[in-house]
Order: sequence, then structure tokens, then C-alpha cells
Amino acid sequence: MKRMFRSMLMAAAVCAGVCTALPAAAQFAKPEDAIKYRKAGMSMMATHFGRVAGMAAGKIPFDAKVAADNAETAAMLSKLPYAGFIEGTDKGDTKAKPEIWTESDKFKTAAAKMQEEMAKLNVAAKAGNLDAIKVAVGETGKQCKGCHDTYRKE
Ligand code: ASC
Repeated sequence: MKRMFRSMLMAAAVCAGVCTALPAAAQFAKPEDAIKYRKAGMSMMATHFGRVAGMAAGKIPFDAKVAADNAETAAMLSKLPYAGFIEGTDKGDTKAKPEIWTESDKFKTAAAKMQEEMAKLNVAAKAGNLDAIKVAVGETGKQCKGCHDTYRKE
């Protein structure tokens, strides 16, 4: 019992140490993990945004509840991938262009703009207004494409 208590204490101490010692940008054990993380985030965002975009384009029947749920998830997901664009992750299994790091202010501004448009889409979808959703999907998609054209290799 005493031993178990000691190992629990040890585990708690190790966790506290790791969790507080690492700066935010070093939460990934390996560069590959950061690359995988941002790709997974982009993929999920595209899935949820794509459902709303499909409705806006008339390719999927419009369902206000499904649109609102997916827009909300996409808006939340839009905040995640950027934590994965840490230094040293321009090489490897990635299409990220070096400009992401050499013009990082511009990249961050572009990311913020996308997040802003995605948040507007969330508002439009919550209101259940298909016309507003169409406009917001267009504006959001423009930001997705703009960043991909500039910062993603073929
Ligand atoms: C999507 C998706 C993108 C954007 C882009 C918009 O659904 O996966 O990357 O929209 O195609 O032009």
C-alpha cells in the first residue's frame, strides 16, 4: 500500500513537472507529431466545413440543425491546427512552405482571418439562415484557398 502511494506521488510529480516545464510550443514530443496534429486538424475542419459547404452548394439537403452542429465544430477546429506549425516542422511529411516561418506575421494574420470568417459562419448557421450561410461559406472558403495557394506546396 505504501509503495503504491509512493508511486502515485511520483507519477503526480512527474506529470506536474512535464506539464508546467514545457512551453506551449513544445507540447509535441517530436516534430512529426506536430505535423500529424496539424494535418489531422485541417482534415477534421475540412470534413465539418465541407458538410455545411455542401448544403450551401445544394449538394446536400439543407438541415438547419446539422448545419449548425457542423459549423460550430468547424469553428472550434479552426483554432487548433496552428499550434502545430512550430519551428523545425518545415521538413518531413508536409506540404508547408517555408514562408509560414519566414513571414510568420502574415501567416498568423491569414489564419486569424479564416477563424474570423468561420466564426461568422457559425453565427449564420446558428440562425438557420441559408442565404447568410451561403455568403459565409463563400468568405470562409476564400480564406482557406488563399492560404493554401500561398503557403501550401502542390
Ligand atoms: C474545403 C476545403 C478546403 C477549402 C477550399 C475552399 O472544403 O477542404 O481546403 O474548402 O477548397 O476553396
